[in-house]
Amino acid sequence: AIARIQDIPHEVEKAGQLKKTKIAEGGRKLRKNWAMSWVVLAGNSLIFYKEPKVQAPGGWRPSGSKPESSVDLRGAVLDWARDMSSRKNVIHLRMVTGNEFLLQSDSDAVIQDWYQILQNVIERLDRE
Ligand code: I3P
Repeated sequence: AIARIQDIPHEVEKAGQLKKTKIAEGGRKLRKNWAMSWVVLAGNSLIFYKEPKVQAPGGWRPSGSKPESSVDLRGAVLDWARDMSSRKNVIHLRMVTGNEFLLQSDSDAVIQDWYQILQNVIERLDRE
């Protein structure tokens, strides 16, 4: 199946490449497996794609792959993963499902942007 722009239920607020690893599933710890992911923030959802999407004028376009997974940001807890990785610039996200992720970029600016927008979305959802 091919993901199309109309399959994304909400407007894309942000998209970009980050290193990602899942570290817990339903509260159960997992072994880290860092991999590059194309991350799309749309509505309440953070959507992960394995392959980078094609950047196009006026936005982004799925390059023809289904999302690997997506998570609902409602009730999620965001913080900096200071003692959870040897890497720098690591965001820790814990979902209400007990699934936990680390997101990382070598770029300070890139990770700060993601932190800010994720914080804004989570705070907005908390107020709803
Ligand atoms: C892990 C791998 C990860 C590292 C993790 C190691 O080893 O090196 O990259 O996490 O550290 O256990 P393996 O490949 O054998 O699973 P960071 O890169 O985030 O430091 P950790 O055990 O301290 O989480």
